[in-house]
Amino acid sequence: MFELIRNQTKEIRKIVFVTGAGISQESGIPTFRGKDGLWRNHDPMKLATIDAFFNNPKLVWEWYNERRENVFQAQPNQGHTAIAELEEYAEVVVLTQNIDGLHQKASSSKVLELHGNITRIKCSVCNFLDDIPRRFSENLPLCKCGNILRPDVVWFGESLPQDVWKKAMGFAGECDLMVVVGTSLVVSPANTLPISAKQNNAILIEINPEKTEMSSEMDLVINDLSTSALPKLVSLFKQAKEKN
Ligand code: BJW
Repeated sequence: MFELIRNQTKEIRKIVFVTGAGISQESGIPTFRGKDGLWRNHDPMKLATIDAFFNNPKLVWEWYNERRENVFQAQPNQGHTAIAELEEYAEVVVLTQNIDGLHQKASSSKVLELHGNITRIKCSVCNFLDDIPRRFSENLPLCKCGNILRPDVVWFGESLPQDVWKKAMGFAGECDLMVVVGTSLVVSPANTLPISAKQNNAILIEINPEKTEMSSEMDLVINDLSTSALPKLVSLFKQAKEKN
């Protein structure tokens, strides 16, 4: 790892992190897939699609309210913090699939949320959008227009917010180094971001205790937890920058 960082640091100016549920796992937020993943006990088609929501909004809201409570209490871990600290040494952009806001809580300044944010709610019909970072009492929150409010997250079959996605693709295609952390890379279109980076000859590093379908495409695979690997990676990068 040291060799790769030392040899390339001079050329690395723009760093993009692509993060997934694994980076927040050590902050107490469960991942989706894998042995303790949310989809082990919950059917995504009954909870994370617009049809599921209209079929049973109460069930979907119960599930999201429980997860909102968990997110409100969660704190960023050493992985989130290490990424934020790197801003002192390079231009850093975080493209996250996570909906927990922990990168922003850790003080990362450029975070693009590809799948929305669980603390925001929006109307299922009109353009109403609000940030409600606290518990709300109603079982089924209603918009002023009379329609049901829903979490401002991206469900299966829904498009990502197009302005965010466009910017994300731009950053991925321009970076010198992409670090892919804590994502299984099974969900599209987020899983195409490393491909864009590679097409631009960026260095690709993956941090994940498990192999992913893209591991063989990476320049470096660190099979470790993000709280351990990210501070080490960032500290090596800082040392190399200070020497150069
Ligand atoms: C650690 C660690 C530690 C653990 N340190 N690492 C058929 C029908 C309909 C759609 C499709 C279809 N086939 C394909 C599609 C497209 C679909 C898709 O990709 N589906 C696949 C599952 C097959 N995608 C979409 O629908 C997207 N929209 C879209 O494509 O629009 C165009 C379109 C429109 C209409 C039709 C078709 C296409 C939208 C995707 C939205 C995803 N939404 C969710 C829920 C968000 C809200 C919520 O949270 O409730 O987003 S699903 C879930 O998966 C969540 C995540 O952001 C996303 C990715 O998961 P992630 O982050 O990778 O987590 P895991 O659990 O998979 O992996 C964790 C990793 O961490 C593991 O590898 C661990 O090893 C690792 N790890 N501890 C480091 N400590």
